[in-house]
Amino acid sequence: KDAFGAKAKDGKFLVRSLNEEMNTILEKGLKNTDESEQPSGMVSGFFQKYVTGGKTITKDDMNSISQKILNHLIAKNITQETANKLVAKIQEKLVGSKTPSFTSLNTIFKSALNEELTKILSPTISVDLLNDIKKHLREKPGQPYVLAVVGVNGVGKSTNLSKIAYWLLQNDYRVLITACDTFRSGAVQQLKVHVDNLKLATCLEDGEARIELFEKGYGDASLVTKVAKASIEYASKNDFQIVLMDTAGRAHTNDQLMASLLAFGNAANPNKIIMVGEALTGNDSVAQAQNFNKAFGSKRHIDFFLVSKCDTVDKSIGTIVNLVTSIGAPVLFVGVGQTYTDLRTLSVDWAVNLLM
Ligand SMILES: Nc1nc2c(ncn2[C@@H]2O[C@H](COP(=O)(O)OP(=O)(O)OP(=O)(O)O)[C@@H](O)[C@H]2O)c(=O)[nH]1
Ligand SMILES: [Mg+2]
Repeated sequence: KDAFGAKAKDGKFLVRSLNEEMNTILEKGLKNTDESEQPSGMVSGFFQKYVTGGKTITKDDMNSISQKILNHLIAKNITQETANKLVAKIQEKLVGSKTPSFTSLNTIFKSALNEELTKILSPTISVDLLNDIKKHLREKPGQPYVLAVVGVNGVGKSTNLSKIAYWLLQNDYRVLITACDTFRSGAVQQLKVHVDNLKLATCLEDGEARIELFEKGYGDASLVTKVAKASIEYASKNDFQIVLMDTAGRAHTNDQLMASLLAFGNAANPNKIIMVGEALTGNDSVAQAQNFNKAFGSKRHIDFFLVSKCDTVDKSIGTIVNLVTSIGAPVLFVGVGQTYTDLRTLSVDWAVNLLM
């Protein structure tokens, strides 16, 4: 649990950020990879010579380095389109500028790329969910804070929703989990197993189970909206401050299943919608994010990403960049394994270093 996080002075249990610890997880993978793909090896061979300061960077200088950078970014799982945009931005910034003394073009390009990636991954809206929850509960007493988790099949929605529940339990909230996946056989039972595990954990830790499952079995989309509404009512009456809604996995290309998200969003009226995307997804991640974002209509959108299975991608974490650039939502958490403590916040520096 120590790796998971710790209580801050103000009593908040904060999830640790994914950092050095992850490098240990990835080390094994790094050993097996081609030297040319090492983080420091990105543009080796190009412009290694130091140039004296004051040289104006030309488009030709840039063109010869750009393809290499593009290939590098694509190898990291960043889509061609996103990579093109990134390189174009850097070109625009650098062409015509003067080189500082004792700095190679290689270094200049790398630092511009580092800056651009940092800008992309740094959240422009607050990812302080605990603060948002506190504010809501203060302003609307008796009304639970509702989080909904969506995404394509098998990406880790139910597992990571359970990790979020565990984190909220560490923050002393009473948590109701709603089984809005009324489609896939076994989905409700699977969620029950998670809730039973979490009940046991909180009972062992502080002698009181502060988590329950709300479910009405299986049925079609009309049952989903009923369950969502009824669980909010139940939470209000039974003093649950948080409602976490698990939803069915759906292909972002299945119009019928995607359309039912609109009714779900209207019924559940979640405070935040979290889309779970797999770190492995690569190219498809952009369309996934765009389609899920669109599905909620013009009044609601995906608020945060949770990028799951980061422990399985070696250092090709470009999917994170694809997701964030696709709809501009920030990464709330990253999943790094299958147990309840395998949740981290994203360290932007760490992610950028891995992409370099
Ligand atoms: N290695 C690893 N495995 C994960 C992570 N998150 C989830 N998983 C695994 O991914 C598999 C699918 O997880 P679920 O939570 O059932 O996925 P889901 O999105 O709810 O699936 P559906 O409801 O069928 O759409 C399980 O075996 C999880 O243990 C993660 O961060 N790392
Ligand atoms: Mg599930």
